[in-house]
Amino acid sequence: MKVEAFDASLHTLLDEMAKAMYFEEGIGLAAPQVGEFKRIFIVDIGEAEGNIPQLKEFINPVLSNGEGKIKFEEGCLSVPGLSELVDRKAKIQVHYQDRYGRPQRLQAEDLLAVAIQHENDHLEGILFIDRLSPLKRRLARKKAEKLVTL
Ligand code: QAP
Ligand code: CO
Repeated sequence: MKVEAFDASLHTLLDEMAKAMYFEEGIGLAAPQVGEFKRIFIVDIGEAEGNIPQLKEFINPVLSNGEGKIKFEEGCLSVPGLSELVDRKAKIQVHYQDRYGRPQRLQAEDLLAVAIQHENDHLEGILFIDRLSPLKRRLARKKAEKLVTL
């Protein structure tokens, strides 16, 4: 669902998402992961890169101009304990709106580009394990099932 109202309830949702992400020590979180089926995700790769935290909020994002390839070992708060190498674009462009509805554009590469692609997938109901080859996906599913029942 596209976000149309840039009001206090949106800001509360964004703040709650940030709290949840930092609490779980994640670097990205999408609204569908917290049961809100809206086109929203947040990313903070600051600490992962040894810098100060830098929260980025993406509303109604549209990705384009994917370029190059990168393989990155991805994990996900929705698939805890599991990580696998995933193929992504090395560079992307993203058009989005900020929490006030203002249009923004960002050119991203490396970890930030990977994080944006990973989070954008959540808006389509796609998990990183869905991006693996069929064989690796089956193995990953089995591993994930074991982790859940433990
Ligand atoms: C998505 O992932 C991502 O298994 C964000 O036990 C992944 O925040 C972006 C997490 C890779 C860029 C590169 C995973 C926390 C957090 C776990 C996360 C876990 C605890 C994953
Ligand atoms: Co995820």
